[in-house]
Amino acid sequence: MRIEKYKIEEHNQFLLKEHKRRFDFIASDIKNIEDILQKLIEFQVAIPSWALGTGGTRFARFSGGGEPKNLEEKIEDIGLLHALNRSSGAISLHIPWDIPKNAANIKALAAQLDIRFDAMNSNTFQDQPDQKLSYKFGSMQHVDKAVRKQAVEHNIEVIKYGVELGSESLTVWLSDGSCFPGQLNFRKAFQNTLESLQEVYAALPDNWKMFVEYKPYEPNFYSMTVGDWGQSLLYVTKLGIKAYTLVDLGHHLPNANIEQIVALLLMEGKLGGFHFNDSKYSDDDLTVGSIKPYQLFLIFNELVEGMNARGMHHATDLGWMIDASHNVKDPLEDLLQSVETIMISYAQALLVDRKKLVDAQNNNDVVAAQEILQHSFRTDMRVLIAEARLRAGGALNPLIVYRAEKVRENLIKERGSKTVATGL
Ligand code: RM4
Ligand code: MN
Ligand code: MN
Repeated sequence: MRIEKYKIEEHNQFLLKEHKRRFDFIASDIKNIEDILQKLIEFQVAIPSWALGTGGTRFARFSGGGEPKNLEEKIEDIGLLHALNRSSGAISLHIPWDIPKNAANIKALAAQLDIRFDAMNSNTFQDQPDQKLSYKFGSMQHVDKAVRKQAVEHNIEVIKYGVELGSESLTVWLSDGSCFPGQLNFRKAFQNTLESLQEVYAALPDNWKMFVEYKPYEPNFYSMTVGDWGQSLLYVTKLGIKAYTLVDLGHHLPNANIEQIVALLLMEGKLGGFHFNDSKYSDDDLTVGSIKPYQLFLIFNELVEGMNARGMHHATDLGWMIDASHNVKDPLEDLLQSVETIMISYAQALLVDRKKLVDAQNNNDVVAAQEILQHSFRTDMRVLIAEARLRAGGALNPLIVYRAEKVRENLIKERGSKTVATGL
């Protein structure tokens, strides 16, 4: 299914008067509004190929119907999102869930829909039917060199698929670790993992980046071999300039100060990318900003401050990806909400009066510092996001159009109610 441009314009016409009234009201208050709008238009968030179907837990999975059956349909789904919000112009692929069987065709389809290929993801946390050796006791950390070699070769294959599609980065998330004390020699596990990562790193094309993602627990519950940002930073520092740490918001122990982690990784030039989601307890993969919107804002505040300090381009110098799982919502609606929330937090961070904040910090004026941040956080930026979308050719209100055009109903009609998308 595709949504024609004139349909979006029709909907916009209907909402335009009210939008203009609200926009003019806020515009007079914001000094750098044109700059903010330009940055919002440029900012793109990659959609994960594994989150376009219904997610599940280890207890059950309740499909919503009309799920994409193959990579082409996944790209079409992202095309729908991008047509509506003009901020989802990228896809992050997971291999082997989404092997591009005909790269040229896939590339052409994506180009038609104005979608590029963001980070490629490898998978050595599951065994595949045709796989020789098992990852039950880890992949890159494994005591058996042959298993490590298999994991390395898989990652190199993922890079090859990425090269065919025009991707420029590889994300490695390892489930390696141990479930019980004594199971593993921590030092040897680290060294094996480092050596394996080095072999993959050696196969990276010059213009590629490698992201090493950390996670404190699950599926291993006693230790994880890339368990936190310190461990990831150790690996990427040893690997070299093309290696960076990737922060997945759900991959922290409760109450971790993620914004501080982000600030320090950026300071070291070692922050590579993001996986957006939210969590109440652990790696819940809930909609970003649905539980802790203030934390998300504080993270963006550090991102903007830190990227500016290093002269980085906000939209392109870091990898921005969603990594969520939709168990009870329509995945496409959830993704529209996710992108909107990310844009809002980014816009709020752009609004922060940096000069005043520095003054407050230098004067130890704690109250003023809090006021400055909370002023931005409490400013309703939704109308700015809508204006940026409008200027970029998207919908003033993507969710309204999605529902009015009966997208899910149409997808169910096209694809059936029993299709199952590969992924989580
Ligand atoms: C992991 C991690 C990875 C993702 C897999 C599916 O928990 O977040 O980024 O690729 O899930
Ligand atoms: Mn992740
Ligand atoms: Mn995760």
